[in-house]
Amino acid sequence: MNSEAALLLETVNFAAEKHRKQRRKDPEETPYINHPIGVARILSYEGGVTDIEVLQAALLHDTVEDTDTTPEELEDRFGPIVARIVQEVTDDKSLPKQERKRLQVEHAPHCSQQAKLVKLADKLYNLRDLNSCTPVGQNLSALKTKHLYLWKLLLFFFKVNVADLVHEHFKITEYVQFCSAAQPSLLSI
Ligand SMILES: [Mn+2]
Repeated sequence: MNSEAALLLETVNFAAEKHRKQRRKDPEETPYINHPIGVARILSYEGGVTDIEVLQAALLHDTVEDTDTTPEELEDRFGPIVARIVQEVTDDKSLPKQERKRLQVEHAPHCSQQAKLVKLADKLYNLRDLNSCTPVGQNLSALKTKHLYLWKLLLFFFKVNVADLVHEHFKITEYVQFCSAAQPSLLSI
């Protein structure tokens, strides 16, 4: 086995340990680790990303935000670059949700290219999830109306130009919201 494969296994094992008690919000309560693995797979399989540190950061991207993992721990285990990428995609959970979303949009254009890739794949995974099932306790049609058209555009941009996707995404957000409200037919897949 080459060293990159071993490193990826080490990373996925670490993430699995950290997320072992968590479940996704879908009705089947899918193990949480399916999400970071899926995000890393979007990058490698669909995006053609081979940067090992990006793939590691994708596997670890929710560990600081959602588990007891600290940035220092990531740096010790996986080095400063991986730790920095994860830090870039980590929200400050002490802030209210709306404020966190606002800061995500504000910070996105200034993120490193590596963090943009992880953030995008994360978003894409969640949008696909949303399209396939209703998160417990949430109104699916409201969420779908909000996200479906954006989801199509994300897929389109992801295939065309991964690097520009975050930028395009945030540029088009308001337009998408307008389209969603004005033309529900645009939302049909
Ligand atoms: Mn995530």
